[in-house]
Order: sequence, then structure tokens, then C-alpha cells
Amino acid sequence: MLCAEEKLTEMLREGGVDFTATLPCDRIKGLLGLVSRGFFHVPLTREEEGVGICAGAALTGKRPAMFIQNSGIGNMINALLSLTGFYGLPLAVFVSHRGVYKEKIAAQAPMGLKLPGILRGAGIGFTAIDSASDLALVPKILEKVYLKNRIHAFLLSPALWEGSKLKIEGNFLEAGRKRGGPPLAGSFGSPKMVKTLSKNLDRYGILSAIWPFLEEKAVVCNLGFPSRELYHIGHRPSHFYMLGSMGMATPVGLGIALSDTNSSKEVVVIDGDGSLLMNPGTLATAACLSGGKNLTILAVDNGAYGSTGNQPTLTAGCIDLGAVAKGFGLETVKAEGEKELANALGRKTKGPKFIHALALPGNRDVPVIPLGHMEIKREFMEFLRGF
Ligand SMILES: Cc1ncc(C[n+]2csc(CCOP(=O)(O)OP(=O)(O)O)c2C)c(N)n1
Repeated sequence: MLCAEEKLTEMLREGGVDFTATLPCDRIKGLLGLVSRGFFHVPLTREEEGVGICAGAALTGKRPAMFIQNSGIGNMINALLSLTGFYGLPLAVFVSHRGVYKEKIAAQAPMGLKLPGILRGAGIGFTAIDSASDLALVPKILEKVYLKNRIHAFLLSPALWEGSKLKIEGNFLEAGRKRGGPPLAGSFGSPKMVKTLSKNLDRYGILSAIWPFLEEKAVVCNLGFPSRELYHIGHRPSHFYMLGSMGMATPVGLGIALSDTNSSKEVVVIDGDGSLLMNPGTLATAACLSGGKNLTILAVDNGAYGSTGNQPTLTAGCIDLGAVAKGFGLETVKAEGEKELANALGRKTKGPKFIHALALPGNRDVPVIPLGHMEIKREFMEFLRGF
């Protein structure tokens, strides 16, 4: 018997889908594994970019489909309306619908709960797929999408995958390594190797190594496992844990640093390669403003969307994140291993500093942060008041 992920991919094939673009969500990692191996597949840096790429593909007569988390709809909405919808191009969007069913992460609720209203308000058709039997609705709608040039969102409840027998083959990086680093199916447009960036420390190892040096500094930490791991290593009121809003850790840190007009106190952002690639413009903003000299951006580059199942990001392919930061004009230090990380943190720079911390992929099995978001904010603001 086929599991829900296999049934859906069969329907996509029968519906003529021939171009896919994905940005991961933990809850659809099995589906993403099948899609990335079975179809022409573009791994995205930002959901909005996928709308443009799929519009281009549709202009050539392709039948594009995107696979994303509902938070990504927030990043896509303008392009969906002013590009795909405006020019009457087809796009099927398969959305991992978070925040509504057995959700452990409170920050998923605001977008998840409001999603139907947002789509309704935008005039975008959508269908809730809450169980395997609802999958029967997909083929007819998909046909309409491509024949009538419509946008349609399929809201995939996590309930759909409950009890799924799909065996996720390790993670994408493991799969790449086991095969000796061959290309992922159709990924990156042209074949690129999947490389591991470090043989040394994983994210937890890096966070443990830098933890003693973070005392008295304002720390803004990336969402997902980075924040969970930092909390587990040792909570301080000076930590602002991002519980959602991928791509916003560095902007938040920059805002804090810019507000300290004497640049007297240090602000450290612990960010990730996936999150920085989603919003790289912020590196340009940080580099070119005259303030924010007290900002350190520590990019834990594990070459993967670690928190959602270690799907490779482009830094595991062809992008050197340190070179990107340097290209924008940031003072950049590469660091691997405990000593280099300590030296990099201690190094004095004239402007904002970018530490390119190379990491092994992987997450430690630590629970979600027990603090509420308002408590995190209160503690952190109190710490900043004494800043
Ligand atoms: C707009 C948006 N798209 C997708 C997600 C799902 N998501 C949460 S964490 C994450 C991976 C972040 O990867 P990276 O910044 O490299 O950090 P890592 O977990 O690897 O340390 C993704 C894709 C999200 N929260 N928001």
C-alpha cells in the first residue's frame, strides 16, 4: 500500500507536474525527499524567489508546483498576486499547514491560524487536505490549475502523514555522502557536489565552544534547533531566542546594535546559512551603515537546513558564505574548531564582523524551549536596559 507521500507524488506525476521548487518544513520532509528525487527540482533560498522561478517555467509551458511551509506564503504573497496572478500563470502550491494540529511551536500559530483568511483575502483558491481521503480532491484541481492558469494552494495538515510508513533515507546530506557526493536529482539546475563543510564541530559543538564568551553580550539566536541547543547549553537573560521568522535574526541584531549609538556594547547574532541566504540583503545593510560596529554575525554554516531535516542549502553546493559577506564589505573571519572560534570572537574589527563558522550538519535531541515568547522578551529587554 502506498503511503500518503507516495500517493501525492503519483498524483503529481499523473497531473503532468514537471517542475518543482521547494523550501523545507520539518513536517513534509518525507514528501520533499520524494519530490526532490523524482522531479526536476529547484531548492530555493526564499519562497518568493520560487514564485518567480515557477513563473518563468510556466512561461515556457511547464507545469510548476511549489512545496513550502505556510510561513513562506507570507514571503510570497506580493509575487503571487502581482506576477503569477496578474499574468495568469499556473502554480500549484503545496503548503505544510502548521500551527493548527498538534503544534509544539507557539510561533507557528499566528500565520497558521490566519492562513485561510489571508488566502481568501488575496482571492487565492485553497483546499484543506486533512486526511489521506482528502487527497482524492487533488487531481481535478490540479487539472484546473494548469488548464485554466490558476494559482491554487493545497493546505497539507500534519495529520496527513501520521502513521506514514515512508522511510526517509537518513537525511539528504547523508544520502549524498553515501553515494560519494553525486548530484541530487535535478537539483541546483546543473549537477553540483554536496559537500560537508567541516569535519570538526556540529552546531552544538560550536555553541558550547562560544558559550563562555557570550557572557554580558546581547545574543540573538536563529530559530529552530540553534535556539533550542543554546538554551540547553545554558540560558541567560541576555539571550533573545527567535522562535519563528526565518531570516530575521541578523536584522534584529542589527537593529539592537544600531540603537546603541556609542557602539559600546557587543551584540552577537548566531545565524544559519539557510536563514542568511533567505535574506542576504541584510549583510549589505550591516556593511554599509556607519553604525552597528558592535555587531558580530556568527554564521553557523552546516550546509543544511538543519532544523527541518538537513536538506542541503547552496553552501553545500557552490556558495561560499564567507566570500558573500566579504563581497558586501563585511570584515570576515573563517573559524573552525574551538580555538579559532574563540580567537575570531575576540578579534577587534573596525566595522561589523562576520564569523564564518564551518559546521557539521546535525541537530542534538533537545526539547523545545520551555520559556514563553513574552518571557523571553521581558528578560531580554531588562538586560538591554542595563546595556
Ligand atoms: C519563511 C520560512 N520558510 C521555512 C521555514 C522552515 N524552517 C525553519 S528553520 C529552517 C532551517 C533554517 O536553516 P539554517 O538557517 O541553515 O539553520 P540550521 O537549522 O541549519 O542551523 C527552515 C527551513 C520557516 N520557519 N520560515
